[in-house]
Amino acid sequence: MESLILELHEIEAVKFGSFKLKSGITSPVYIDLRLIVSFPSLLSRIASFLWDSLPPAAASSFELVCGVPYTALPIATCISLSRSIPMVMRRKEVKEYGTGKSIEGAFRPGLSCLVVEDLVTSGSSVLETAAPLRSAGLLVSHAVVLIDRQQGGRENLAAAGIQLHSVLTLTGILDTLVSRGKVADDVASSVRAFLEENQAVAVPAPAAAPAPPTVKPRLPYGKRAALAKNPAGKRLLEVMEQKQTNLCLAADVPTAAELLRLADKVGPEICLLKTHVDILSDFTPDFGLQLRAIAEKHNFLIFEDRKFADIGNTVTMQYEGGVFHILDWADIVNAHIVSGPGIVDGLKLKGLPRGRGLLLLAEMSSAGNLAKGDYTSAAVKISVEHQDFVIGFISVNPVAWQVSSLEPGLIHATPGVQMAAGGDNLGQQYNTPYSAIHDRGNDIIIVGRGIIKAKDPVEAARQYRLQGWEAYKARCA
Ligand code: 5BU
Repeated sequence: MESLILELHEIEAVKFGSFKLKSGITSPVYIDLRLIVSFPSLLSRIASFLWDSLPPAAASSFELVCGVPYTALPIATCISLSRSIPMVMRRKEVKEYGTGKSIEGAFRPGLSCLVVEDLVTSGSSVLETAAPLRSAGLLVSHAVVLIDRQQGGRENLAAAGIQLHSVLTLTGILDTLVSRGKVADDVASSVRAFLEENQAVAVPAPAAAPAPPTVKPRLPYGKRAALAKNPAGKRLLEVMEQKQTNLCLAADVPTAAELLRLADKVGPEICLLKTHVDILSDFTPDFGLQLRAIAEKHNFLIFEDRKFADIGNTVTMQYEGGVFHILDWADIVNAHIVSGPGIVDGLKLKGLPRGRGLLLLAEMSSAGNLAKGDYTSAAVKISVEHQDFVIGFISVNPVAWQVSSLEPGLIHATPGVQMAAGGDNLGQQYNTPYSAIHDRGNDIIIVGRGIIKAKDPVEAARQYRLQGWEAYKARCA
């Protein structure tokens, strides 16, 4: 410990003079631990000291570590690497575009997270990191710090339910430096007097009104069903409420026979089954009837992911005719709006009299796609104007949209969902069910390979349903 203190003094991480602190007070001692990144062996020793200062029972309970940005990030990284504990990161500035997340990393709610900090004065920085971790559902009850300035941080954190563990205290550092002749007695006296007078630095009040939560609570599906203006949208929301599922199976299998088998097995878990009818090698005209019988048996709706994109007149024919006669069996289809609102008018002409509904592609899940910004806003505008037929959107991160799409009757269905975030090697990008529903504000998770490729697709579907439902419950009004 003594050699650690001497080394910190040596690299001028501990300085004496007159310094203004974050809390606003002027201090005769200043500690700048940003320097430690330039001294790797010191950095790794600091990380070990931090870990060793934790009571063993607490240490064995952490499932995640999170450093307070920025100085403690490398310390947390060292702990994560040496102890094999996954790390999450808190963003200081939450992006207004993209994911809009404040916590980065893969995690599920309910995990216990250790907050790592370099220096604590009032404890406000630890609290600023603990708050978004807690709102993401993580449990934060311990923080570990290299230096406790003994100015009220421990007490302020305890009041917020966080136990502080520290390696060094400012008086301990001072005593060592005085005993080794590194600090003159008069300097030491002024530091002690300062500490005596500033034992309780209050956590500063937030400068502005607190930022609104990223996810506004939403009405339950059942209440929204009453507000939906399209019969297929209304039924979908009712089914979700009745069956307690917001899971859509993307039934991307190569044959109709396999699809029908899968639909019958997974049917009880889903509210919606999504097809790509043009990939079925054994399609026959009775496919639609057979699938509809299974949908009725298990009370789910059918969504043909046709992604119409042409002018209004052409899509009427593609919807109704050809080989597949989609209009006859699909409750819901979807469309790009690249050709303008005429595509909605065209599909509506055929679909509305049959009680069908339309999802507009406001966003896509694949990397580098162009459905963003003004394109997304245009999709929202068109939907709101055609709520008799448009039931909602294919979306990825609707909480970050520039225009509000939160008309209670409109549904947000999101593809690109698997149990772990990531992607495939052809540009697909995955979010977890919790992130898709709770953090990003979607209503339905669309899952394909996560279920189809699982050893036991029925059990996998059950797991997705449970996770999707739990995330929905957590964000319900
Ligand atoms: P996956 O196996 O869960 O990656 O399948 C996703 C399904 O959703 C697949 O049928 C795609 O065609 C579909 N999809 C998508 O992945 N991304 C999109 O933006 C849209 C549809 Br729209």
